[in-house]
Formats: sequence, structure tokens, C-alpha cells
Amino acid sequence: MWGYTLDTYEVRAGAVKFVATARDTIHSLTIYSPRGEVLATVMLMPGMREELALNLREPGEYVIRCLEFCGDGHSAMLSKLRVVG
Ligand SMILES: [Cu+2]
Repeated sequence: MWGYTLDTYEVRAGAVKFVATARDTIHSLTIYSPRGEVLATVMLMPGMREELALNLREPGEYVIRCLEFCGDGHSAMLSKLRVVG
């Protein structure tokens, strides 16, 4: 409900494609650079498959957050993706 399940939590720097959906209600998949800048956001809806292709060149920790208010656990809805050089 209030979290992300990723196939992997570490990728090599370069082209990364996120393929995502929501299981319960509307959420978003928002990717922040290691410097805290929003790189991209996509709305996730149950039953819909969204794709987001990014070029993550900078090694570091990319935070993934939800920007759609989705309920009690919304503010804790976060994950991290490590990009290695
Ligand atoms: Cu949310």
C-alpha cells in the first residue's frame, strides 16, 4: 500500500527504464537526483502500466517518493535506488 517494490535496488549509471503500476489507489513514482532535484514524475493508477525512461548518469542514491496524497502512509512512502559508476 505505502511502499515501492523494486526488481533491483542498484543499477549501473546510464539508461534506466522504470515500468510501474499501483496495486491499490493512485500514487506517483517520482525520482529525485542525489542532489535532491526532481528528475521526473509519473502518476500510477491501478490497472495501468506506466513507463519512465531516464538517463541516470550521476552515481549516487536516487530517492523515489510519492507525490500524490494516497492516505495515512503517504509521507513514509519512499524507496532508494543506488546508481553505481
Ligand atoms: Cu502518496
